[in-house]
Amino acid sequence: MRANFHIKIRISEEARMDVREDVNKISIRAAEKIPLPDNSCNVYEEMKGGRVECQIRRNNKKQQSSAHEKLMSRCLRLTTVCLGLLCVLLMTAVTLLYARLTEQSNLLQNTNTKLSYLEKAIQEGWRAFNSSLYFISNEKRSWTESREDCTERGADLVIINSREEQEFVDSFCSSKDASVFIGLTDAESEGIWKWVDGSALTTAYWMNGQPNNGGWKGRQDCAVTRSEAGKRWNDKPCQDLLYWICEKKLIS
Ligand SMILES: [Ca+2]
Ligand SMILES: [Ca+2]
Repeated sequence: MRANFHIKIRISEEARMDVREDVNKISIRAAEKIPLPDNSCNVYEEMKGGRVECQIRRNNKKQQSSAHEKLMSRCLRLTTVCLGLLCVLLMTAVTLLYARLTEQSNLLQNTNTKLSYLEKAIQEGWRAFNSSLYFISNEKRSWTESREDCTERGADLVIINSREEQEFVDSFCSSKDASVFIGLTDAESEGIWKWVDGSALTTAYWMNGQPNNGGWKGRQDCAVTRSEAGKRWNDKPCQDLLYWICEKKLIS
């Protein structure tokens, strides 16, 4: 019984040795397979390769980590700068777009105001030609009263600056078949004709033999026009009761 007991003990010790060897082998294999932390060696590698080699590896990994951090920092700064520039560009674009829209809106509003003004004027009997509106009366008054009526309408007696405007006035007053006052007078100084805005007469459309200041009949200081061809301007007494034509500029 004692011999058998020793045999069992010896067998158990051998088994334990084998087990220890197997455990060591497994541990070494496991240690070799464990991935290293970024900046350290494991115990086995430190024992196997030596402290110096491990320190070199640690330093290399630290340097790599430092370089990586610098690179990331540069990328972050570059990204921040790019985002800043993008914000500036967007703000500039938005500002320009807003200014353009405001300009277009003002232009549209101005156009609508002009159209409303023109529509109202036409309903009141005005007619548009080039940059002016014209109104012909349906009643007869003296030259001074005619001018007062034009002033109340925000206008003045017509000033004719070109042949085209004279032809328009001819067509406009053709329905009256009568003399019509225009904004031309020599009341201040006989023979010196001036428009109602104070400007001097440069191009005239007088009928033959006019102006004659009335000849022997008396003083004629206010100009009229007629629509018949070749009969246009004549000077008449300002107290005569006649039709008249007002003119006012279109709003700009
Ligand atoms: Ca005269
Ligand atoms: Ca005359």
